[in-house]
Amino acid sequence: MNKKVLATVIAGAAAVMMTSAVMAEEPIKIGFAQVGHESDWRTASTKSCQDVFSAENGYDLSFVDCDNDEAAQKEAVRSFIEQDVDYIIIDPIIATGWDTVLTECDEAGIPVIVIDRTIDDSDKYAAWVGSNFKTEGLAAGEWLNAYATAQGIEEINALVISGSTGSSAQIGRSDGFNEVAEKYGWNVIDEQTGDFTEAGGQEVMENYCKSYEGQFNVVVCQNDNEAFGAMTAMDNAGVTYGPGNDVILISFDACTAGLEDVKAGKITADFECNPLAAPFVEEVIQKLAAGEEVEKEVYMVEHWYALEDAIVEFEVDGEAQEMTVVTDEVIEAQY
Ligand code: GYE
Repeated sequence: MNKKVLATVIAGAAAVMMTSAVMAEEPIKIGFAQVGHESDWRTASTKSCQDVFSAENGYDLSFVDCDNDEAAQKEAVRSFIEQDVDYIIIDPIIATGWDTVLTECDEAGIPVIVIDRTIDDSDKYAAWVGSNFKTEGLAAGEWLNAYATAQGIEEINALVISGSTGSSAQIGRSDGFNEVAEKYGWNVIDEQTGDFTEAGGQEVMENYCKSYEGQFNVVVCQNDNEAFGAMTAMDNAGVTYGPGNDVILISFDACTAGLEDVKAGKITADFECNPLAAPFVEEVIQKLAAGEEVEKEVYMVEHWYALEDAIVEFEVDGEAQEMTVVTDEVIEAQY
């Protein structure tokens, strides 16, 4: 064998060894403590994580659906510590009560990435990827002000169906909307939780229709599924909603089914919350694995949706907001 051939053989053998070394590399173990399965948004979030952290992509994902149970979520995180996973992803059901369990993760040397909702009473995590819920609430409020002005509606009497109490998504959306309501002197008649579910939204709206018959012209649902339930309740009570009807119906999330209801003239405006955070979480994990610095907060990009007639100009914190007209193509491209 001449030198050149020998070199080629050695290089080939090295390549084979390298390939098998890569192949034999242990998958990255990830534990994900998901909130539950309460909404379309949640389904999209879960799917996004399962797609990104798949076996094909080199991951071994332990997925726990915590069914909106805070204690079960802490237990899931502790079980991940016991399993000695490489990374823990938490979508915190509520924003507080996290410091002890995050300290345990820290002591076990397992980096935590918080996704979607925030943890507000501990900073013992590597990074957070999610949305600015207060901005979503402010946008809904400022849109409502501009839309009502354009429609010549002088008085706002609003009913709010809020999300799961104590979740940062609920806190942010309520804070943002209430701030605007106070600024313009609106009457927020009531705010009760529908727990981010369709059944919850329907139940709250049934009570609202009985208690406040004829007294409201705005209904704010903090997610699409609550809006679906609220629509059923309003249908049964003979209350009409959507552009040009009795009630201006505002929703958050803007998942496919929500946008379909905007297109059908039922939801007047829908404020997106983008659930596709997993690719950004993967970037964080890759950086951590490479020993690189990561950004502590990564914000998702989101859009505000309506039909042409409900597209108005408004600002949030001095920044002009763009709105997107819902078309079939827009719906098709949505999760
Ligand atoms: O809006 C709702 C889901 O945490 C942002 O949770 C998320 C919220 C979302 O159940 O649909």
